Amino acid sequence: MAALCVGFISPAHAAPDPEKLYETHCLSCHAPNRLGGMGPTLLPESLARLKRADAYKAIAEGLPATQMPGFKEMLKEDEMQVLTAWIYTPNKIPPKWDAEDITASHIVNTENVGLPAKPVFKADPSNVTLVVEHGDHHISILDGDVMEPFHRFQTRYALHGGPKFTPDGRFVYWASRDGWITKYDLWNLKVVAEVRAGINTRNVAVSSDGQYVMVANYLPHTLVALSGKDLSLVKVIPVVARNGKTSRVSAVYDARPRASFVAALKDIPEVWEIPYDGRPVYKGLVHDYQYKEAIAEPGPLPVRQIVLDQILDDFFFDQSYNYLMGASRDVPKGQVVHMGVGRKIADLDIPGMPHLGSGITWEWTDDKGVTHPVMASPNLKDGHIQVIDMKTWKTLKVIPTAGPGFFLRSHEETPYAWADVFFGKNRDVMHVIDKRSLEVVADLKPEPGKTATHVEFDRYGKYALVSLWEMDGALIVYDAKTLKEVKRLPMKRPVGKYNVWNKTRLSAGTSH
Ligand code: DHE
Repeated sequence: MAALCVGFISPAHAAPDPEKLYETHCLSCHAPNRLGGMGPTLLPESLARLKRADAYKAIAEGLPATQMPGFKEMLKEDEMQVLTAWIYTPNKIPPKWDAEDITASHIVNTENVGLPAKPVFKADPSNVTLVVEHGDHHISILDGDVMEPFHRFQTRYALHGGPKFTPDGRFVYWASRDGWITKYDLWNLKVVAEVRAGINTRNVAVSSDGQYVMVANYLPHTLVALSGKDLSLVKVIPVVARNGKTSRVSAVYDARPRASFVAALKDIPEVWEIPYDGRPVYKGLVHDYQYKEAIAEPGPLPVRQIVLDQILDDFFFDQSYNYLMGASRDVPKGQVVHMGVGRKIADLDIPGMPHLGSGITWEWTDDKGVTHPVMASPNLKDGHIQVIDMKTWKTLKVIPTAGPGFFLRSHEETPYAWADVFFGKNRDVMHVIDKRSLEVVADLKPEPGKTATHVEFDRYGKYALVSLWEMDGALIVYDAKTLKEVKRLPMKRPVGKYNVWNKTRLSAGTSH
């Protein structure tokens, strides 16, 4: 009898089949092929930032303040283990998200279209600030004069990048990491339209005429142009280098003075500029002198491919948008590109992993009374802030910090720049740097042991808002002059904050 049982595995001991488990328990929310639906995308590209232990915990215990239930009563431990391992493996069917998928996902809330052009609230609409709360995927809206929230609503799962406003501050657009783009009417407090433009998305940019919204995707390798009016699809732009290699898009920005979008590419040594004012771009054009023999790219939103020697996947512009200061996360050497001529004009000595996307500029006066435009950026790897003279492109000063940081912020009306220490044991410290002496003049510690991050100011630079990046966190309002705490507003893991005036006026102290 015993011999008969050799090689027989009873169903009770068979290895659990993750695909079957997914179909039974996960598919209804996370969609076929793990592309994400009501629940987030469960592909390795989308889970890169989530530790496996945390993914297992989410499956077992669920996620508070979301619709994700815990499965530990329903599934055995080994079932949850294989399911966890499986979602980190590539899909058998390569994920696709093309024009048809984008169009099929488009939602217009017709009842919210054409509402009166008058705010439904009493707060000054130019001094309103949005706060993204990561903890439970909400946005809170603050009255910037009195620093009180007056509205709060649920967003798509995991927003990333800065929300971008139309120049009048009425409409605002944002992206979720799973590719959902939202258009929100800030004066009527209503979602106007939504569309899923990608599977793994980085951020959005809005053209200064409000006509287009451009979406940067990691997956698929595309830029997606949408109508600023209702988010309908205008154009999918496949990101393919001159040598045929495709690339993820790290981010896209609106270069307002140039009337163009500029995209940072992760995998190819090119910077793409996409004019939106109808001016032509010439195929194969590398240098200006080739204009005459070149053929204009057909259609709207043509692409100008600026070819470089090195990948620049993180960058920053001067206030005129004539100069792009870029670096790659993998090559610790930066360069300055002149956007007009489309080539490198200087090297930047920036070691570590500069976070140029979070850089700021200001006018700095030396001992002789000479004014220099300077830019400064935090560093994701080393504990310092680097200040660069934008006339000579040389490092003016390296300001040591208590650890690597994520964000640096200031305002025209304050002499200080605020720098977080996002990583390491000092993540509870917020440095206050004097923009004149280039020295740290105060270390704030809003809550010992808790991460303090990302600063935004009100319109007048009177208050500095700091995020206490914890599930039971807070938005801490400081008096920007005395550096004293004014109040604390409880919030769920607040991260970025965006003041309408500072963003629409392209304040030098913040990202645009
Ligand atoms: Fe961000 C903006 C890249 C991780 C919060 N982040 C940006 C921008 C880029 C970027 C290129 C500028 C987009 C824009 O202006 O619209 N971020 C990256 C990364 O490459 C990185 C290191 C890793 C990743 O996988 O994305 C990264 N970012 C994070 C976080 O872990 C943060 C703290 C929490 C989160 O959202 O996941 C985070 N990033 C932010 C915020 C902004 C941002 C709040 C907007 C800042 C602003 O003031 O405009």
